[in-house]
Amino acid sequence: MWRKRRLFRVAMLSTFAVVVIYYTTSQLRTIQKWRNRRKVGSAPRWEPVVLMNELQYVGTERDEDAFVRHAFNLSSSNLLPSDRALPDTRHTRCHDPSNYGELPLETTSVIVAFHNEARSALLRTVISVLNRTPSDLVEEVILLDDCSDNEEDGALLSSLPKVRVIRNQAREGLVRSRILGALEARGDFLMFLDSHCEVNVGWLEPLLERVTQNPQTVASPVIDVIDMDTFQYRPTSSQLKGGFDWSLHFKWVPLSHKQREQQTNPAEPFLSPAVAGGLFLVSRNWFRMLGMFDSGLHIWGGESLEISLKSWLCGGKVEVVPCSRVGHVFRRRHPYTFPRGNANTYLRNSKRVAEVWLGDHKRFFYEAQPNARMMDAGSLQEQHEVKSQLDCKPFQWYLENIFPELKLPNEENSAFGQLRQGSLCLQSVEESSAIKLAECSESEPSQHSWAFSVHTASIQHRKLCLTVHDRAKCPVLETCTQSYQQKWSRHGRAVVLLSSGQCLESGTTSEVRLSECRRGAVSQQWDFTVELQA
Ligand code: LR7
Ligand code: MN
Repeated sequence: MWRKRRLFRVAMLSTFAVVVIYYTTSQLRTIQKWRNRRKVGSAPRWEPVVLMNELQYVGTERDEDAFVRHAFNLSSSNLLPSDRALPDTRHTRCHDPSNYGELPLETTSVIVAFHNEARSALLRTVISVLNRTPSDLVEEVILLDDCSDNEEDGALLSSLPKVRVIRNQAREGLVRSRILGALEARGDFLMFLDSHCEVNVGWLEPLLERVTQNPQTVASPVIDVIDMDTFQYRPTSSQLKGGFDWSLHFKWVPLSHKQREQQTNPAEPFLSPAVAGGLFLVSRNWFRMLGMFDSGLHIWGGESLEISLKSWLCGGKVEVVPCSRVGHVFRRRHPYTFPRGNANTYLRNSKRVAEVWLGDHKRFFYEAQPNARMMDAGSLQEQHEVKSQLDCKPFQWYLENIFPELKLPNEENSAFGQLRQGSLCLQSVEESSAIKLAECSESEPSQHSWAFSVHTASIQHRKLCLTVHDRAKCPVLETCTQSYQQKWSRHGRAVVLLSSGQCLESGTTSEVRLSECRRGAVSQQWDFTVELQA
């Protein structure tokens, strides 16, 4: 009896305690929410979202080789929770919300097109948006399922707050999928993300601030790296602009001297010739006025340069916003099919962009991409209409004012870009002026800007010349002196030091050296990205 009473008392007390704790925490939450409403760049203004049956959703999709299906390590991705914490990679100045001006009352539609994305990666993309964005800034997350094999990949996520799933009945490619997403969007701003991204803390506010200040701005975040093998989240340089070469391949460009001088701190947004990839925020109205993306672009590629060029040329601008960080899983190949072939599709897309926006300069594109000359790019009438309706400036203006780093290839350079052997690229190692071979990467500035000149018989990396000292076997980069140690020629794909007649050769490790030329030796065959002597 006594015992029963004690049990009863304990039960009563604990119920009371639970009620009190619940009440206080919910009060605290309400107060916290109310407080957050006045803060900018702060924690989410709602409860963290998780998918209740996450494990079921992710499932146990496994491959013998974890990379086969998605070109990233699926096991690593599956092992991570959808709401994992990320290192805050922003500059400390970004932490202070008072750095941002008034935020708009308008909302953003986040648009994620995907085709056969790994469920764990797709879910993490969505959850990161829901958990790291103040709720009243997000209108919706539109998941545009581009005809993935399994309809449930997207459908099962429609139970998440704010998520709308739209499915293409036929494969449209990422460009038309994003257009469809934009047509469906109810938000005043559109934010495009890939389906294997994770947005970081306070990512949206600094983008919104820029687009609110000038509604004709296309604003991109800095894109951090999510390692395709380990899924480790790593910061990247926040001081790189988006650009391209005459092949219309995307490349990173360091800030100009002038830009660095003008910048008072590294957290400040800066103008960029192109968006840093395909992730950006834009006002829905401005996007529509620009004719959205060219709907004639198939499957993959071209659209980010297209939107950048037309934004600049037709009265807008493009910025990179260092306080906004979004992680992306960079990978080496496309894990999906291209119904009309990979290379052809991309080249044709690039040709459409060149034909419409490059004016007379398109001949440099054709010099770099001779195979594009004969291609049928389809009708460009709509794009030309946008151009004349908005009275867009000529490309020459863009070259002079926005992207002076894109030099006209003159007779002096007969080849330039990356200097590659298969999937390996020559890379400078700044401190020692030594060079080495590394996996080619579009985002590695030390692999770009190699140039060979028949005229001076030199191979340059930016201002330095490839040099071989007497008796040494390994070339280094040094100040150009016009000496015989820096004179090179090319015989077919071989790169030859004129004084010794020896050939540049890749070693078994990452080293590069000179050795006797052997006709047809694969280790002595080199290609520049762009050959200008057709
Ligand atoms: O047919 C397709 N349908 C799709 O929906 C093919 C692809 N997709 C989806 C796909 O699931 C993914 O979410 O489209 C998105 C982009 O495709 P990825 O991730 O296979 O390619 P990527 O990472 O190389 O994408 C880069 O280039 C594209 C060119 O069209 C877009 O501009 C992407 O936004 C761009 N990604 C980034 O910029 C991330 C940062 C990289 C940099 C710099
Ligand atoms: Mn991607």
